[in-house]
Amino acid sequence: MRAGIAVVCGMAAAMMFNAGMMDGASMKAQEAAAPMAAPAATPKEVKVDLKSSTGADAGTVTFKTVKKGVKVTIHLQDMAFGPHGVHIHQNAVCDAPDFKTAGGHFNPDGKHHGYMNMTGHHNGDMPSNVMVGEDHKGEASFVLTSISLDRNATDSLMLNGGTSVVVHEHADDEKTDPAGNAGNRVACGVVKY
Ligand SMILES: [Cu+2]
Ligand SMILES: [Zn+2]
Repeated sequence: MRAGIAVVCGMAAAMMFNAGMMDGASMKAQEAAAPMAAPAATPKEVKVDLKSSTGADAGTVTFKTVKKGVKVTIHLQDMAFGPHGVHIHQNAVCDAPDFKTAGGHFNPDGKHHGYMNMTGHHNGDMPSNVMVGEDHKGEASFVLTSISLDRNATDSLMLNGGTSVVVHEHADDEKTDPAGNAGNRVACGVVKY
């Protein structure tokens, strides 16, 4: 019964509003809305600095909106030779030295880990590892379709106030839940804009 009454009242209010009989109420609504800051625009590009467990520069990650999604460009430095798993994690926190507070993989779609997983992948997974050479540098770029820089998107990197990028010590096998057996977290950067 309560719901029924609420619907009737709502309809009556809507009809009155349409008829221009709600001047007082609509003015109040405008006053209430006025002090609110306009929502910040979606940035064209977001750059994240990565830091190692000891606070040293470990490279950068750049997110840029492109036609097919978001282009993620990863530059690693001072990193151990070999392949490294890199993911977007769900929390906008990078507490050294273990970066555990970054949480699990960014996963608003509620899937499982890895591009080679039939029930995958997490929104924050990368399609492959980043190879670091003998010069301890690595570079890779991917276009992800499961993330967005738009704050209002359901897969926004600003969901929950931001996210983070985590680099792991080993390769990600792209299929083992929850994180691809990639080992310890060796570098991290907060994604916030
Ligand atoms: Cu990770
Ligand atoms: Zn994952």
